[in-house]
Order: sequence, then C-alpha cells, then structure tokens
Amino acid sequence: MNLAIVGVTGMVGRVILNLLEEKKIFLKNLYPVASKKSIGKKIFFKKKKIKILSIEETFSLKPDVAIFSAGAEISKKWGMKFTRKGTLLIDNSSAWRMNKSKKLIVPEINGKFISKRDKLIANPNCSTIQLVMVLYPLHLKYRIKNITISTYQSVTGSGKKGLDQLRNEEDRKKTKKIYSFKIHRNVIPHCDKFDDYGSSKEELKLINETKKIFSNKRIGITSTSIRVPIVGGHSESINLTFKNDFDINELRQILSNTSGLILMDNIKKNIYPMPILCEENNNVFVGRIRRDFSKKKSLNMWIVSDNLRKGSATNAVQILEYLIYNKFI
Ligand code: 11C
Repeated sequence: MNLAIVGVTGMVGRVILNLLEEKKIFLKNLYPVASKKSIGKKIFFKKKKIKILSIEETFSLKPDVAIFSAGAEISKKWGMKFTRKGTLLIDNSSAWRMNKSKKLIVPEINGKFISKRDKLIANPNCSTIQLVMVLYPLHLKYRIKNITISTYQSVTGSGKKGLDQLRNEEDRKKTKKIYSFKIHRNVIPHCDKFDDYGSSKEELKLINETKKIFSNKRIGITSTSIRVPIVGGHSESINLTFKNDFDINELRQILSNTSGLILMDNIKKNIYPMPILCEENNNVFVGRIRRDFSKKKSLNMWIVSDNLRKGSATNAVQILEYLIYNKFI
C-alpha cells in the first residue's frame, strides 16, 4: 500500500507516523506531505529519511490511501480530487463529518458500517471521540436521554501554535497569540468560532457528531467547551440521564469490559483520570462515576484522553487498520 499523510509535520501528523511504526503497518511507500515551507525537508520514518512532498506531486502519484490532517480548507480543496483519482481518504478535519453521504467513524462503535463503496471516511472531533467511546456502551444498555458536557481542552487541540503560545507565556517570552487572551494561568470559555446563538463550533461538533455516530437525533445534548493551559489531553465532566435505571456496579463493569476504555475510579485511593496520566496513551480513561441524586436515573462522570492519540491519530490509524483487515485496500 502507498500511503500519503497530508499534514505530516503537524502535531497529529507526527503522532500518525509514530503509530504506523508502533503498529508495524506495512507500507510500500510513504508519501509525507506538508505545506510549502517544509517541501524538500526530510522526516524520519522507520530509521529512514523521507523527503516531504507537495500535495500536487502526491496527487500525481495516486496513493492508495491518504490520511488528511491539515485542516478543513485543504480537505475541502483536495479531498474529492484524490478520491476521484481512486485514493481512499481518511479525513481528520471537520470538512465532511456532517455530510450525509460520508460516514463518521469510531471503529469500536460503527466501524462495521464501513463498506467497500466508501471512498472518504471522516474521523470525528477529538472531544467527540472520547465522549462516545464511554457513552456508547452505556447507551446500548440503558438508553441515554440527556447529556450535559463541560470540556477542559488541551492547548494541543489548537496545534503547535496553541502549544507555542502557552510555552512562550510560561517563559515570559514574546508570542504570537492564537487565543484572544493569555492562556497561561487562565481558562478561556471559547474553543473555535461562535455562531449567531452564542454556541461555539466546538460545542456544536460535540452535539451533532455524537448524534450522527449514535444514529439517534433524539438524545438531548448540551455542551460548554473550555480551553485550559494544559498539555496531554482533553478532560470532560459529564452528566447523563438514562431512560432505564441502572445498577452502578453493573455500569462500572460494562465500562471496564469495553475495549479501548480504562476504568480509573477509586476515590479512596485518589485514583481518577488526569491528562498527566493519560498522555501518549491510546485509550480513553473514565472515573469519578457517581449517581446524581438530584434527578432520577442520572449520574456524573469524568473522562480524559490524549486528544492527539485516540482523539485523532489513533482513531484514524484504527480506521486504516480496519480497511486493511477487511481487505478494502
Ligand atoms: C480543539 N477539538 O481542541 C479541537 C481540535 O474539528 O478536528 C480539532 C478540530 C477538529 O480545539
């Protein structure tokens, strides 16, 4: 298989390279693609140096598969051109996620719906992936009626520019500002652009993408997305109301039996997920699970995952593995 990675020098692109090595995925050729300023430079992959290509050159090489991780504009401009030439595309951007003809895939949940006819598979937003990984097995058992989400999102969600702003501010250096305010020693209730009704795009992604992945438009979902001066993962405080009542021990058992989830929940020993514990791990971590006595059939929980791993690169590479395993490529 010839594989192109578009956006290879970005934070997610680099993790994709690491994962391809870690998982020993066999490639005939790797085409690393980045923006103009990186063309001709080299990346290290499997102890070899490989030259970075332009997207135009890569297009003419007709890769079998491409993972796009260079933002929605690039995906909109180039995605269909690649698929029309026969490249199977895994797209990490928001460009096609809500398009009715495109599947939005978290392999553990709806990978089975991928078919040979799919030419472009959308990878959900990072905060959505870690949410649905925990909620879906509970939804199957108890049927979710309402979800209230508050996120605490790592600066790495804004890519290297977000990380640079935080690091420069920590070191009291001059910095380019990607956020409207200082992020060091601050908490900013603003992730991505606001719409006319006051919600941010990030908040709407959590709502709309979750409904699409669950194939259920009736679940009531509300969300608030917050940027915090943290590296290593996104955290989410969740309140859930189910249609059916639950036994809290059985619910914990369901989560601990679900592949890709780690139950980290023992308050007596101060065991609960935190970004410093979850960084560079491919799993989603859940803890602080307790009944919400203010409402019937409700509970609270806390979810953390490395947004660069399961939130983006890991999920994309799992889609690739699924395609390989099913001989779709
Ligand atoms: C953030 N979740 O933390 C965003 C980053 O739609 O793929 C990923 C944006 C996306 O800011």
